[in-house]
Amino acid sequence: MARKKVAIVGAGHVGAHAALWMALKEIADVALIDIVEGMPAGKALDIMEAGPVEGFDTLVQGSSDYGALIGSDLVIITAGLPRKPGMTRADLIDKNAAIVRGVVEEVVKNAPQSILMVVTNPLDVMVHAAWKLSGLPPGRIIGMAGALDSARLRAFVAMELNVSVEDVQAMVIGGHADEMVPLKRYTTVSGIPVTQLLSPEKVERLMERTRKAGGEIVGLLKTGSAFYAPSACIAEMAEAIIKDKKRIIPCAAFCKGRYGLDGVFVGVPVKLGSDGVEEIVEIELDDAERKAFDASVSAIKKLVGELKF
Ligand code: TXD
Repeated sequence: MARKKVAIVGAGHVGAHAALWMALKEIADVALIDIVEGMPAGKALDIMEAGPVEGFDTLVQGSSDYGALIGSDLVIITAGLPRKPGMTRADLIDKNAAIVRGVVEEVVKNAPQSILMVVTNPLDVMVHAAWKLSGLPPGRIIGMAGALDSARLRAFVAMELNVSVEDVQAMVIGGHADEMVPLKRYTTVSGIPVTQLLSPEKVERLMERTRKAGGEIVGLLKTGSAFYAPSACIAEMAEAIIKDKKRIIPCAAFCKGRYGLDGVFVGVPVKLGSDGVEEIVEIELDDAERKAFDASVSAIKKLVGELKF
């Protein structure tokens, strides 16, 4: 069977680490692309040279030529500026929209058959931009954020309870911003709702830490934003798509007639497989959850309105 191919555009912190995770897990061959000459080829070669030590045969190639997109089953966009302390994700909108625009034009030209995963911030707006600019069916376009926000909440619950992360499940929906909606009723430890294991105050503290988790890391790093967990989540989603695993993962997906929405990309649970978004799973939301979700959707729509195309 021919190997599958994933292209990652943007060989910075997030893109290069995503390539490393994908190589380690032998998910697919990887083309790492960046506008900086030489750097993606250098990082790709460095990863290849870890192959004999870790025992992976994944082919990782780096290039500054968009022709490397040809034949990709999945294209992941991690090109763009990250946040610095004091910035919100929304502050990145103009510069990153211009970058995403240029990349999407190349994707349409070189890999029109691919699934497109957007990672660049502000996430929900960039996914929308990629959809508008590409003309691809919305189910083939997906944003990575809910996987990360949920992984962060899972880590915080495991640390608080001193239990294995393997037993902790969580669900964060809404936009990838401080208005995201961590769902405590859908956060469990081996099926036990976290609300039965921790006081309401402790649960609320973990939810609040999750909403601010990206900023917590930006504040510590000072020179950029998180990349280890984001890149691990990219690899998780890429594996679900490439191996057609039908995993249920919260992702930014196009909701029209789902969740009562009229055509907006927002984080919701999605069944991920080789066709991309194979299903949007509608979960029950109580009044408070629905109110928070609606507020998050409004914040996304306001930002989408700022796009200049
Ligand atoms: O959950 C999420 N969605 C996110 C999003 C989690 C973490 C980071 N998130 C966002 O990803 C972040 O806010 C940024 O917008 C992107 C990339 O973050 P990263 O930390 O990897 O930024 P770097 O290290 O600065 O890398 C960006 C790379 C850099 O090498 C540039 O040269 C390249 O992008 N770049 C381009 N590559 C190709 N083509 C074009 N046009 C281009 N412009 C910049």
